[in-house]
Amino acid sequence: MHTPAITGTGVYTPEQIITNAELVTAFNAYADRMNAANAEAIAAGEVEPMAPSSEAFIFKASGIERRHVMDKSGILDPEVMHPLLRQRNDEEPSVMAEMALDAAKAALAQAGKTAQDIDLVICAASNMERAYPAMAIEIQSLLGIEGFAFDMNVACSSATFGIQTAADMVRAGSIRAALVVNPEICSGHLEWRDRDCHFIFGDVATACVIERMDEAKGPSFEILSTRCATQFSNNIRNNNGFLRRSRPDGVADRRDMQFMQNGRKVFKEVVPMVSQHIAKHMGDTGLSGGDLKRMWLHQANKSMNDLIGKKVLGRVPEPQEQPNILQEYANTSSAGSIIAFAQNSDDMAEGDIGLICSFGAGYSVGSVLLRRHD
Ligand code: CO8
Repeated sequence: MHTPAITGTGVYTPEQIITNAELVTAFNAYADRMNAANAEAIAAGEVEPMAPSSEAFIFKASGIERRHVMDKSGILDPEVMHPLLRQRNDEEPSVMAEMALDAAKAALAQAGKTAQDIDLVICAASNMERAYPAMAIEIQSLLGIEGFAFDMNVACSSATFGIQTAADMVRAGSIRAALVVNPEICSGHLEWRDRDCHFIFGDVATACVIERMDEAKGPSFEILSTRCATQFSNNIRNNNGFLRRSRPDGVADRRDMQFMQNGRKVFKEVVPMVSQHIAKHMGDTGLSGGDLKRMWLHQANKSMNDLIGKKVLGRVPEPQEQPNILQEYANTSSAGSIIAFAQNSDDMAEGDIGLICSFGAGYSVGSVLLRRHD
């Protein structure tokens, strides 16, 4: 058996930023247009007018201040309200592959590794831009990696489930090193015309190198233990898929083919599920909240993270103990906890213990306990 470790991380951050102010202006312009178009039906009481969105609500309810996206022009155009991405032919790198490459190269560089050192690529993300060939195999090919690759989708928990999968293979000896990449183009499957959720997501890609700890070329995070859990819920759902053309009621733009959630229920049900999951995972590993130097939690909602952090530590965490990045990136699905980890772990000291924990649709929860080695 070998000891697995995370030895490199990378984050690709799209250059374009949408502030809450820009987002609300675009949404409200869209709502005004719809209300004008439906004026008669609204006056007759047949259609509810669209209510405006507000910056103050978004910040208070979520903690989000801005988000990075691959294309803001379409999202902010009241006549479009979705990203406009250049259509590519099949010989060009696909959007997700291009996003993943950037993060993957940064992770490899930090680990001091090259493509020749990697045996496996897992593309773990909330949605794949096509059914097949696997995104992971395209990324493997673009990086010049031999071995094998596959896709995984566990929504917001994709990265932690991917880390467990790779760590188990390293431990068993079936691979020496893996690259787990999380290209999240959330802007493509968010309904920007729905004020309940139009502020929630952003785009990003993250990557981790996972390999035998004794082959690390620099500081590493030993993977002490991982744990995945799922429990079926319809409270976060996206019904898009290849069966759309078989639907008798049309195919073009049904609301349930984008991200749908009952946010309040998710909040109420997921906070206890995650707090108990972490407590049990740590207890079974012989650890308690007091042993944790840092928690890199999933980045969906600041209040959710504050509650979970308090339950796990038994006190209000100091900001550096539980860093949030959602104010800058919004929810980036599976990549959120990995951004928090990548950007807030360099200062950890030899022997410090930390926890990555993701949670989301499924429901799914994934936790990874790490120990720093210099
Ligand atoms: N502006 C102003 N008012 C608003 C707005 C808005 N934009 N939106 C809603 N309101 C109003 C509502 O209509 C409501 O009014 P009323 O009280 O009159 O009915 C009031 O504000 C309160 O609304 P909510 O109850 O919805 O507000 P909450 O305080 O519950 O906050 C949140 C909403 C922020 C969504 C919160 O519930 C939350 O964060 N919940 C948890 C969500 C979560 O963690 N989800 C995980 C999803 S991510 C995941 O698993 C990955 C999925 C795959 C990725 C998909 C990529 C697109």
